[in-house]
Amino acid sequence: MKRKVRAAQLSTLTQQILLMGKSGTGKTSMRSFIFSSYRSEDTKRLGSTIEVEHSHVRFPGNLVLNLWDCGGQKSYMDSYMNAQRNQVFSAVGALIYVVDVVSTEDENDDTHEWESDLRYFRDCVSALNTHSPDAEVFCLLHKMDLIEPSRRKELYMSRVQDLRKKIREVLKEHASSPNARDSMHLHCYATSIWDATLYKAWSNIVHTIVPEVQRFETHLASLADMCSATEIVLFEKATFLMMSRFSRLQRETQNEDMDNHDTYTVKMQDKNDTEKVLLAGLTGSLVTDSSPATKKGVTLSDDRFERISELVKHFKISCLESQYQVQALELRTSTFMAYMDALTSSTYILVIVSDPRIQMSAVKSNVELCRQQLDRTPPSPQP
Ligand SMILES: Nc1nc2c(ncn2[C@@H]2O[C@H](COP(=O)(O)OP(=O)(O)OP(=O)(O)O)[C@@H](O)[C@H]2O)c(=O)[nH]1
Ligand SMILES: [Mg+2]
Repeated sequence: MKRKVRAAQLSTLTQQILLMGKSGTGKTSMRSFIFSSYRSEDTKRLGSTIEVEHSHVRFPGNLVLNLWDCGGQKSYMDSYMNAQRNQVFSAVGALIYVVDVVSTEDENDDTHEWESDLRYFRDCVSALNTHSPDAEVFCLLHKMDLIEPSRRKELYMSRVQDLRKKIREVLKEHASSPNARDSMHLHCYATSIWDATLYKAWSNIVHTIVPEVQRFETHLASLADMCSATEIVLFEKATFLMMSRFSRLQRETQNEDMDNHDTYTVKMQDKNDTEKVLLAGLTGSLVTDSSPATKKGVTLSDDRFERISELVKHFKISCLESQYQVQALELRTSTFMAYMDALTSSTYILVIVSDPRIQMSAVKSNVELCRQQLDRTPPSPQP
């Protein structure tokens, strides 16, 4: 039974997150992969979810994500939209709607999968508009690995266009209601459990819904100055999702990627979906080199932080299997050094330094200083 939490009354902020979409789209797979140390191949053994599976994940700043993994079989979906509508869609912080992008191409099929997916999506957004108007809406166009690389961009753009159209319809439908809004945010991502794109999408989701991230960002920037660091990355401890980063390289493109969610705003009267907006969630690793989504002249991979995240996560799992616990990592090569350690009770920090004059001991001392400062700074007041 759902507990309606008035966040402001609690010292712990609970964000309810709905993970929805048709059966077999990959919801439980991604939940298990991100939050329960499953490897991609382990997800092949998962059975269909019966009704709703609840799980709680603790994040920095006393934030608890209350994740509802909603089984996607038709009878369940119909029940969420009708009999359970109030219960499911009230006090929601974010909806993550997952689409099996392969099924959307199934045009010969009588059931017209994409049409019915769009109907469910529209229904979900409409229910949120009534019961949780401030909820963020994310849509993952998932299983992109099964689409031929040359077709991914076109397919992705066309599906995002359809989704944005549905949001406009909902905005118009609710236009005469007392709390009508004229715009909504929609965050779309092309994802696959077989590469770093799923991590990237979830890192962005966490970055959007975890209020504490801004507090860390100020500290990361001053730590980077103190250690002459080239890059600093902050990971959530349990999932190793990237929560924040500082980089002296490609600063402009990264800030655009991570922070500017206004580019996703869907307005009621919008006519044109510009290519730039539609491609925002299609990362370089999913498209071929000729695509405009791949930034020219850049040698560093756009997905490097997510790849590090995945590597460290797998390393930790392997260590656990051999009865070892990872405390910290130090790495020195001829061109850079890297130091990774716990920063707070719920985060890990990775510092990359490419200046050969900087000593590892200096980096460690500065990380310790940053840790003490963070301990002294009280968490920001919850909304
Ligand atoms: N090719 C490919 N297969 C995937 C991907 N993600 C998940 N799968 C597979 O999709 C299948 C179904 O995944 P589930 O996570 O059980 O699907 P679900 O959305 O939870 O389904 P219900 O619980 O019935 O709603 C599993 O065999 C996964 O291994 C992906 O990115 N690519
Ligand atoms: Mg499931």
